[in-house]
Amino acid sequence: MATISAPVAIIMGSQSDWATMRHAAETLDALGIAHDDRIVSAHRTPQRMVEFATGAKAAGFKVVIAGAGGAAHLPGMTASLTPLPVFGVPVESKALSGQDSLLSIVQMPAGIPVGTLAIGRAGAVNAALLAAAVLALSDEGLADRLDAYRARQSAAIAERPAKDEA
Ligand code: RP5
Repeated sequence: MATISAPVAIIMGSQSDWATMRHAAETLDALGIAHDDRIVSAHRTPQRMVEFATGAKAAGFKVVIAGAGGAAHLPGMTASLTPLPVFGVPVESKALSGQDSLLSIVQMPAGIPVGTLAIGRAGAVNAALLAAAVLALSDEGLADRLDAYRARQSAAIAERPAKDEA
């Protein structure tokens, strides 16, 4: 794999996962973190997955965010092939509303960790924020931007509820 300047790889099992994973991409964008977005399926493109995961560190990535739905083995398989931290995002599946995705990502046997986030958009946003927190350990500018992001979030929360809104 060619050298990549982006510190974060966002991988997903299918084009259909982008509707969820774009929230990770947009969150990274808001923090000024470059990312490389790819479709890498553990079962439909297994060779692509092996090539990506075994070369991810040498390519320059620091963190991998992996989203998948259903029998969501992509994050675990990727984690088994790279020493980089892997954050898994369970995509909300049609059949089981993402419960299948969540359980198959979170329940890794001891030895190969996948940091598992919530199902759907919340998980995608938080995966990006967790990746940012990891990268901020060695990047003061990013640490400041992450602080500012949280401060803006706090400032946007009203002290009292608007009574005319449902
Ligand atoms: C998984 O199968 C993907 O991560 C996706 O969430 C799910 C369904 O894929 P499509 O049938 O929409 O391509 O591999």
